[in-house]
Amino acid sequence: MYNVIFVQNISQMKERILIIGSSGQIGTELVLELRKIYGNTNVIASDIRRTSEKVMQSGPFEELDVLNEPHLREIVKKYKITQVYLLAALLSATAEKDIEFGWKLNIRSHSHVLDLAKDGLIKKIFWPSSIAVFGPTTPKNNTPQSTIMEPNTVYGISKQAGERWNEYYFNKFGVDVRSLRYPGLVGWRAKAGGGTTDYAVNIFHQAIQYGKYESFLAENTGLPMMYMSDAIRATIELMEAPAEQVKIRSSYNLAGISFTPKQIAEEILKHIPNFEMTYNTDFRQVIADSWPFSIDDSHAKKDWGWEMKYDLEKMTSDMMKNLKKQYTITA
Ligand code: AKB
Repeated sequence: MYNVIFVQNISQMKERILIIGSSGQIGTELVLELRKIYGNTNVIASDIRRTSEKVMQSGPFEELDVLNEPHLREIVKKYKITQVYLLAALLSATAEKDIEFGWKLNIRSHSHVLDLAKDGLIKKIFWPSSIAVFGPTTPKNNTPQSTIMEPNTVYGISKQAGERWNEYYFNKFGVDVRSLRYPGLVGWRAKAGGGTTDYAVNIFHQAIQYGKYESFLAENTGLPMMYMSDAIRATIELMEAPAEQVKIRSSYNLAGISFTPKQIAEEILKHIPNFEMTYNTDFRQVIADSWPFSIDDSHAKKDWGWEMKYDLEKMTSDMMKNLKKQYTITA
């Protein structure tokens, strides 16, 4: 049934972790990584829908609608959960299509989890924020940790409100909540899930399968992105940092790699020489135009030693290698 259990030290053995939203782009990878560290049975995956086979096979899974607060509490008590990673959310593009649900899901799920900690049921929370907290009036280059934030998307507004709640719960109730402002994330294990930065994942799938891609963002739209293995490592490093080193409790800037659709297409061309890129922008262009180009993550570096490993070239090679293998196996 469950695979090898590899637990690094005694304190990690005592942790019981609940991942809410384990079927998504981040959840799929994070569950597997956390199971390597904490042991398969100590990391409980949960989602409203079934998770990938690898996640289902390697440890416990619970079907959970995070808006059902009594059920969430029941699961937390059943497994004696100590940490929650809340990854369920509607991203920027999807939330614009269902404003009410986007707001409800993003805000209520967060307050349900914060209250679990306030009531003493769990000890630590990870809650993802995003570059979507920034808006058209934010400085675009090397965007500082503290700056003008006037987001103009439902998703961005919900993330900004969430950051304020994080800080409030930390200051007022001592809740150990930790957060990162993720750039767009690029990974091969799971498809992207309804964001404005999804093009940077879709492009690989289409390039390998069909040798071409039509981008919904214009060729010179630069955005901060990050390879998934860096993002997963950042998340776990932040969660494992001693509490006193986590000086920012709203959410940490994370820089990643800034590139445009044209630049990633040029990188893919090195692997697929006939690759063709065309452009046909849609409503996501306006969202992308409101976000920064590059981020200053010096606080993450200084406070808990953050260091990125994958640049555009390395990320592209790794995506190509893994996706080509995946498409050969499933062909
Ligand atoms: C999105 O595009 O909505 C997300 C994000 C940047 O948070 N990937």
